[in-house]
Amino acid sequence: MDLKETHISELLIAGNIDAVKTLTQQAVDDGCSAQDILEKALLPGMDIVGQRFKACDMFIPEVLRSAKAMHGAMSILRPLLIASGVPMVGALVIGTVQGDIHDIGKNLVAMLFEGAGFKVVDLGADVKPETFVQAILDHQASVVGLSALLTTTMPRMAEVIQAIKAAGLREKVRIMVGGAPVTADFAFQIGADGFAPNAASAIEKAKQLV
Ligand code: B1M
Repeated sequence: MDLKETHISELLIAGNIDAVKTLTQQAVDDGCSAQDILEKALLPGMDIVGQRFKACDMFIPEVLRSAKAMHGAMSILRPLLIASGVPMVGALVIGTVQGDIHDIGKNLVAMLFEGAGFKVVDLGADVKPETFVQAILDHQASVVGLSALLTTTMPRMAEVIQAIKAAGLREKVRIMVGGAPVTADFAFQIGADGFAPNAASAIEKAKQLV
């Protein structure tokens, strides 16, 4: 089945929540792999949403509808992506840092970590440093993943790392950072152990670290 013919990308950009979910289910039923639907239809659609938002061709309510459509499709793909995974390799605590409510990329990273065999503790978005620390203790996490989509919330990543150090946990966890404005240089400056530009490379990097 040619995923282009399903028009999932176009409907995602148009924010058609019901149609994106229905067509994602149909594509699965027709034998498309969850990874193909994600990489060939959904992610390219979200890229275009980002470009149009930047160019002021789309506004926040429209972008939110596309984000909701993406979440709906993900609710179908998530169990399939996870099911294609391997046995557990460690516990990962992940969240978007305080002040930042962007969670689509973080959810994707979390989902692929689950698929890669990690036990994932997803703290959601707008997460305080102390919440990360408590979750590391509660779940004996070996990896912490921090996501930020705003240049203004990138410094919150350094605050989480400081809080982890202050709690005496720095040697126990590997810390990974990511999100559109985050760079390898920034990760190094704030004392993170790793950076990944996208979800797939985040998994590879984390596996090297643990
Ligand atoms: Co926001 N927003 N937004 N937004 N938004 C951006 C980020 C922006 C770049 C748009 C733009 O101007 N071009 C811009 C930031 C500019 C900047 O800081 N330099 C921006 C802005 C300004 C804002 C507001 C301030 C707008 C306003 O209110 N005036 C506001 C902020 C609210 C807040 O957080 N306090 C805001 C709000 C929103 C919505 C609520 C409307 C919505 C979020 C919905 C949601 O997430 N539930 C939204 C969206 C959707 C976007 C864009 C269009 C798309 C983001 C997205 O989901 N991309 C975005 C433009 C863009 O990025 N092109 C934009 C798809 C996602 C799969 O990619 O998240 O990058 P991404 O994740 C990737 C990688 O980055 C990486 O892997 C993922 C998958 O490959 N990755 C990691 C992410 N986390 C990782 C962690 C890792 C490793 C890799 O290790 C742990």
